[in-house]
Amino acid sequence: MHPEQGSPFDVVIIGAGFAGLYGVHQAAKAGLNVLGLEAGEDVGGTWFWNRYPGARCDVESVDYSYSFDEELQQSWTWTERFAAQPEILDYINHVADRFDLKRHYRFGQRVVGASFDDAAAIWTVRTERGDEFRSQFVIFATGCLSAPIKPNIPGIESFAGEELFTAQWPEQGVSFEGKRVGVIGTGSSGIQVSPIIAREAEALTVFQRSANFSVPVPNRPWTEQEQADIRATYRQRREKSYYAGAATPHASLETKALDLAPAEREAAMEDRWNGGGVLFNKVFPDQNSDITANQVVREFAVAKIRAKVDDQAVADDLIPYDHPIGTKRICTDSGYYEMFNRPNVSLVNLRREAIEEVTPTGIRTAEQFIELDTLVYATGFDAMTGALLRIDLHGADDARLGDLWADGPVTYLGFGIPGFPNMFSINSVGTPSVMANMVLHSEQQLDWVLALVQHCRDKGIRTAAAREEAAVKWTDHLLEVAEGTLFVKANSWYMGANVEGKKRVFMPYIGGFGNYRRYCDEERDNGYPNFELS
Ligand code: N01
Repeated sequence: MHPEQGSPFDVVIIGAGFAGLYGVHQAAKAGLNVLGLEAGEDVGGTWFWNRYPGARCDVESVDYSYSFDEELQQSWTWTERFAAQPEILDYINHVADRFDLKRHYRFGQRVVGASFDDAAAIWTVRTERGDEFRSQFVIFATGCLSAPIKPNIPGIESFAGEELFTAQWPEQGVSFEGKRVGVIGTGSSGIQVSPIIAREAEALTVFQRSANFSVPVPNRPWTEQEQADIRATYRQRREKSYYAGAATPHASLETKALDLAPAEREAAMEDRWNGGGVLFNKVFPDQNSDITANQVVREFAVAKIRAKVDDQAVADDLIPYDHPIGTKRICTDSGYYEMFNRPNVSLVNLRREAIEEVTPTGIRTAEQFIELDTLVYATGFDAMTGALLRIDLHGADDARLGDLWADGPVTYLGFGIPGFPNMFSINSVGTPSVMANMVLHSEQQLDWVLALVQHCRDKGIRTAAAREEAAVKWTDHLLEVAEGTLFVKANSWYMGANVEGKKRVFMPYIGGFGNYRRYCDEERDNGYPNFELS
């Protein structure tokens, strides 16, 4: 171990994605002695790792960007409505350079442990390289979808061809020319990468365990007029987003699905379908809570799938039957369903013929053997809790987070974990995060946490820890809100259902970003009554 010499830092922030970078910027601006630690070799977080071809955000670029600096948002030009990964990564690098943030970071430093010293009220953060860093406060901005899962399939290690993970895509890119490629996984990542592979590869086999709904991304360049209009009204656009349900200026219609005449209903759905991104998930205010309303939306989407796929037997396999539409994140694609009309693409429905094994040369299912040169895993993440729980975290009295959360995660407003003083998790379980525009969400999170840090420093408070009863109450509240929706009916990663042995509980706060933000404002404005300050 090589402990960092000298005084402890005021704050260590882990992660150099949208959240961590913003936190480092604001902490440094406030005069705090801040250190950033990042596992990757550079900034970007999600957008650093997920470089697979086709990776594109499903929130409009002008919303999925920082709002904290008017000059930044006025000077940056997004070329497309829905930005692709390279442009988002360029933007993050631009922000890091513009505010000189990289100098605060140690890159290639994956945090593997952190423990709190009760007597000194100091955290020690350990990295894989064996370095240790001490700090009064520690902020985990480690991402919600950043702990990739490699599936547990017999023979998986024996594959002799090229093995790729969408979540750890090689920076230099990959050629599929003349290759027989298999893609395992049909979530957002698999659905985005497959059509691109299909265009290049000799043959593509998509291995689908669960079908998903996907809406085409109506991407196009912004016109100059649109760019000028957005610049002129950016402030108002942000004001509209700050307390909105998903931290974007868009809301669902006010009229319930069945209160509209059939033609109006169809027109509303057509409009949202063409609007793209995640908008289709909020056409009607009741589509995620009333199964009849949900069926209306579902039937519309099913008809769209059927119209795109020539072979209706294949369409049957591509239509999800196991969850109400929207209760698993709706995917966004560019030609996913149409891709199955190509002669070089086939779909293997693993519900009918499960994978029996991976061999050195391909995949054997219950019914056939498929020879492969390249195998792409788009198999998802241990979402929301994975990144934190993969770190050996010990709070006050040496309590281990893994033990405390054995029966499911408990947080107060996501930030605070009882028994873990001066430690904050960002965009965590108990926040709207994955249900909202992550960039504005991150700004809100870091502003809130750094205000509490400042409060402690101003008042000479050594430690701040969420109260147990407040965390239990908040967690009960978030589950109660979720129970009132259809979301709990899906085996989704929101529920932890994609990870073997993970406790099944709904993890995000689904009551809307605006409502959540009001709770946070109230806590701050009242002087943090649900935190033990000592
Ligand atoms: O991961 P996923 P993802 N054998 O968990 C399958 C965000 N995101 O990376 O559903 C066979 O959705 C698994 O099958 P099943 C977005 O929030 C956004 O695609 O468990 N298959 C599933 O099909 C998204 O929701 C964007 O039955 C196996 C797939 O792998 C989230 O990230 C783009 C398997 C995993 O899908 C996660 O998306 C990308 C096995 N053993 C990601 N194990 C955009 O902004 C797993 N699967 C557009």
